[in-house]
Amino acid sequence: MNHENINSGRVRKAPENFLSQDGIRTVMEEAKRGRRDFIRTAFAAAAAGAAVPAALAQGNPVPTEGGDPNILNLPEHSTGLGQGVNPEGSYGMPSKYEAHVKRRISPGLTQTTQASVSFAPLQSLFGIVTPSGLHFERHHQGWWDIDPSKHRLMINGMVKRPMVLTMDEIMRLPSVSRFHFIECGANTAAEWGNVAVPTVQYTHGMLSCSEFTGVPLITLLEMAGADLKNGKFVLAEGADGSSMTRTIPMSLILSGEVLVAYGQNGEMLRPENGYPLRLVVPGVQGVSWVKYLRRIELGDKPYATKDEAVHYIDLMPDGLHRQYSNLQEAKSVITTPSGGQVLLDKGFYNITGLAWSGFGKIKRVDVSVDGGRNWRTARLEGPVHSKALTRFNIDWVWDGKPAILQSRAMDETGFVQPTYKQLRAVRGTRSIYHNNAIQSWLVQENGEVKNVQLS
Ligand SMILES: Nc1nc2c(c(=O)[nH]1)N[C@H]1C(S)=C(S)[C@@H](COP(=O)(O)O)O[C@H]1N2
Ligand SMILES: [Mo]
Repeated sequence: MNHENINSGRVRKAPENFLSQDGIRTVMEEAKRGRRDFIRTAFAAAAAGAAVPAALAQGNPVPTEGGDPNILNLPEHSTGLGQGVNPEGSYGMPSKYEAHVKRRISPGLTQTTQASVSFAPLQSLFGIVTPSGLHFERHHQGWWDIDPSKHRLMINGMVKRPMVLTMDEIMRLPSVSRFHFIECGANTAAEWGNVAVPTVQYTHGMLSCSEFTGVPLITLLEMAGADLKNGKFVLAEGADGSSMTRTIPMSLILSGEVLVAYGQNGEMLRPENGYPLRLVVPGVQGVSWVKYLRRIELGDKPYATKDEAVHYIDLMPDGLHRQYSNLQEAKSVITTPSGGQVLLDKGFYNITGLAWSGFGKIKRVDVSVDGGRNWRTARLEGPVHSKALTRFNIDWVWDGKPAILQSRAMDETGFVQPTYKQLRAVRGTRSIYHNNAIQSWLVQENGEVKNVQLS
């Protein structure tokens, strides 16, 4: 079998490069070439199969008396000695055959690699957890691997006992572990006016989900003797050169959901994701999840920092800006089949994707294969966590005719993900942040899947 098809079992992987109209053409040419290769390989395998004894073809080794065991054509891994464990100790890495599954930058999107983004390969992931090495990255001034023994967290402002804590002191405290998604407010930003990028990695890849471990921020504030009556907002500050500072309302912190986290998927945070300490603000856009967290200040009004007065504001159709759009509204996307993939033949497919809401749990996801005329309810894979990615699956038999695949999420508050028409009526077409419109993928007769928008 052509390895390209193993991961999903059904379709080719999204091609590597993309962006710009030229990029899209390249993608499609690549895709066509890949498909021809697949068909050729399949024919070759079938022809070779004819020469194999019937028992072998069925997977049963044929006993030979005193003969050469190689006559069975057993692969080396079935006859030889495999590799040993590493006496030096080891940290396991993915198979070399999975090397194409990686975070990718969007060529031309940023001028430097330090103030940049790398997108998670959503089309290659299963379930809801993003492997830590594939978690998307968004840095404003580069990432650091900070020595945890030197890192400090200061708590000041409207508190009776300002504190400076070491990592050891933080890690001694009672901890919690919770699954949450993080989505950059600028996810899907390129698509406000028209289709701009070809694959789900680039349309939705500033999105990840991990099990985070840490101490509820409220615990630290209480230790410091916080004035919970008059303290209404917290300022969170990062230790990197970007001076990332964000205002977090106390209403979110009082619920116990906001964490000062050091753990991600069972181990310490990755340097790219804020090692050794980051703020986890469930449901809120990524920018508020301050990495390399060094200071928490309690105050009585929003701080209007540069990252919330100049950046991360929404341009509305009337020319005014909306500030402090905190919670991410319900959103979903089909990850397979998705842009850049190629269906090999008509017949059965499992349509799969992800849904999430900053307001709580996902309650339902509907899927359409005819551009939104008819909808069927997808299966949600449990357990469904609040403010976490939720995996959905639904059966589909493709008849070989053009089809437009869409998913529409609904959360436990009853909020329904909008169409582009509905979203643009409220937000216009010139925004950057908070695009949660329904995504459409066109499956063409030749099996190629394309990013499209319906008017
Ligand atoms: N200190 C610091 N924190 C930061 C940033 C940063 O550049 N520096 N980027 C923010 C933005 S805009 C996002 S979307 C998330 C991205 O987190 P990740 O890189 O772990 O995916 O971190 C936020 N926290
Ligand atoms: Mo972001």
